Amino acid sequence: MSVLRGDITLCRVDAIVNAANGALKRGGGVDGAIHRAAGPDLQRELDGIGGCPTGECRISGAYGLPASRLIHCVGPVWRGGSAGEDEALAGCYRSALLLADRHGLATIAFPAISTGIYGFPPDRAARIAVDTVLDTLSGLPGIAEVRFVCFDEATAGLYRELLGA
Ligand code: AR6
Repeated sequence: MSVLRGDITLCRVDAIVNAANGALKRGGGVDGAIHRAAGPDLQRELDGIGGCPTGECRISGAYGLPASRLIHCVGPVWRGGSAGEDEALAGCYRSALLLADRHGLATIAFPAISTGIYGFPPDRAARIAVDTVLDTLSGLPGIAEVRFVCFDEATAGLYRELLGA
């Protein structure tokens, strides 16, 4: 696992993970950046999929992005912490890794799902992300690299601390 500060749309990995919404409709934040870089064909493909429950993910082509595929995770909206937010966030990371593995995608980049517009506390989210990835990776020898790509230095610092990097 590694930590990188920057724009996930520039990552050359097999799978770039998106922080999407349940309708899989173009939004803001990292989702907006991914749609901008991918172009309108991405929304057309997502419209065909229809939607995705919170805590799960769906796969699509990467279009204009430098990846093979995109994995769209629907993180939880933060509602104070006792509405199943932790489990839903862990579900995003777990299901994305399982889906990547099933599609033979060995390198994967994650943004800090739910910590922007959805308001999940970044430190709690980072701990869940690292714990879940560690836990899930032990059963997936085909996944060679997981990169946490953070837009801001504060978030990158949280991951570095957790990873001792
Ligand atoms: N590269 C990496 N990280 C980014 C980028 C980028 N280009 N842009 C933003 N971030 P958010 P959410 C960081 O709001 O909280 C959309 O409207 C950002 O700083 O993108 O899961 C969707 O359609 C933050 O740390 O996602 C949904 O409706 C992290 O990505 C909703 O927002 C996640 O912030 C999802 O909200």
